[in-house]
Amino acid sequence: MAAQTVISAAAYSKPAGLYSSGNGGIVHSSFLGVSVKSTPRKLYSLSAVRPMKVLAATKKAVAVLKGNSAVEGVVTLTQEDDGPTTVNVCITGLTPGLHGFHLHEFGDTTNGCISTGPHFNPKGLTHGAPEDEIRHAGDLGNIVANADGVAEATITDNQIPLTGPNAVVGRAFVVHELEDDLGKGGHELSLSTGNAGGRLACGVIGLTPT
Ligand SMILES: [Cu+2]
Ligand SMILES: [Zn+2]
Repeated sequence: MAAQTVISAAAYSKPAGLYSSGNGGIVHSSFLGVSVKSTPRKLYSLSAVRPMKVLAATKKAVAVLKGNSAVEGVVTLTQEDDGPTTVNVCITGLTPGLHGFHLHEFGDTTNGCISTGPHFNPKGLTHGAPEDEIRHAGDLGNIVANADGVAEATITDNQIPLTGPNAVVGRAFVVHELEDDLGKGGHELSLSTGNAGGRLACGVIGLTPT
């Protein structure tokens, strides 16, 4: 009997402290203990409705690219719900022409762009073009620098989500010295890196306000 009283009082005291100051004296009935429990349940189900509205939200991320040269840039990523990710690229200081542009596995720049590792490849496939079925998730092809060395591009891709098991937040973009041969160059590196040469600049992807 004494134990029951303690239990119902304990069950009652938490919600009473949160939602009401007027019923604080009634603690000895087990019926009251049960009826008060329904109060936090109602509030919980109300708060569970909110994420359904939030599902329509936009996720955004950004990477600031830097390296050991004059090459630098900003890359933004935007994703609506579970749709494709839109990547906006603006990189300056490049030689005019094509440059391989990839999403690499690690957001680690302790040894410069080298420590960002290989192309992000959660499916364990070989290197390819963005439109190929057999490709690394991180294979975003080439960007093109104009005569002023500026490359601007908007890329839409389905394999680089901002959330979920293959999320790319915490990984890194790399822009390369040379053109990516998209796996078709016949070079010994074609099927791993597209033979795109050195890493001019890189930047870790982080979340940014929407
Ligand atoms: Cu790369
Ligand atoms: Zn690749």
